Amino acid sequence: MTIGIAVIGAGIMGADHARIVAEDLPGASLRVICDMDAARARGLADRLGAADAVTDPEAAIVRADIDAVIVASPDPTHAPLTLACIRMGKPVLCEKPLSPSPDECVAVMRAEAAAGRRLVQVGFMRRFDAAYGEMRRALTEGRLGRALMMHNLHRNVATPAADFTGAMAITNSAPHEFDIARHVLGTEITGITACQPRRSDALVAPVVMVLDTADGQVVTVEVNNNAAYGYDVRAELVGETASLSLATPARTRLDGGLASSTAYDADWRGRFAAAYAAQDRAFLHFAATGDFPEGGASAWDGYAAAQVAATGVRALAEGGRMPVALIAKPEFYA
Ligand code: ISE
Repeated sequence: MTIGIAVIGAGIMGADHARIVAEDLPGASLRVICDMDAARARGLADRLGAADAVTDPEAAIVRADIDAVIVASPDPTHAPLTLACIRMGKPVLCEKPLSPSPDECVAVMRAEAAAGRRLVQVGFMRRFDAAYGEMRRALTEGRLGRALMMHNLHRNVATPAADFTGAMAITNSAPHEFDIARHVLGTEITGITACQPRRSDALVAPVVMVLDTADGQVVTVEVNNNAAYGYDVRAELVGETASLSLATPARTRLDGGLASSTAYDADWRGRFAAAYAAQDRAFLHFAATGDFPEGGASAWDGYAAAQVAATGVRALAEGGRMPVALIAKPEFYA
């Protein structure tokens, strides 16, 4: 059985998902690329052998030859397009964030529950990264003792757009950190503080956050979207008896000129290539069988990250710790 896939959004992530579907997903057929920019959609479709390039996402979703959809368009379109997929009963892999608005995430959860079956996977690909997987296992297998703290660093070379703001660092980049902390620690985030150092130029400065969890752990997060030197994601999980850090992802080391060095990727596609491929494989299996991927991110996970982010934006603007008020977890996601 072949699953016909439409990819909505032909930007960095849409192109990467489309490439994975076309080249790395036996059982999937890349049928439609959709983008507001018709030439960009056509270019990507031609490069990857997709038959059709369109500009209307809803028209792509309703097509009879489309069984599942990958949404990788701009953040504010994620929830409306996910809802359109639910209306059609089509499984959707929605890039993070599910929405910058927690209320929209609630609307997605309601629609999914009303449909009566799981249809929404959120693209928190780190859940499929081997290193974070080992971190989670070390904790659940008791090798670290009780978890006390998690320290997370998230650095990009530069912001994707010049008008990127500190609030966007929290709603667009930091949700990866909120989600992986929830996933590794197996608990919810209950409070957040946020602040920024001052830069000497007009670029958006790093955002530093301190989170507390329902189980009494403390999580620190630095998101620096203008780190300049490379894509650098670090994490350390500190338990009562041992501590585990992600090792540097470099595959090689250069020794020469009286120095030793390793290279950074320019962005997340290299560092998390295997995680994206594993995530998309899990989505294909979900689309084919209806079985939600073990450890995958659900609409509830998308909502929880969005609520932490929205609260973090307020904490950054107003100062001080803000409690994160989650709605009760719907039975549907138990
Ligand atoms: C960016 O916003 C993303 O979407 C990527 O998934 C992430 O890895 C990156 O660091 C973010 O800044």
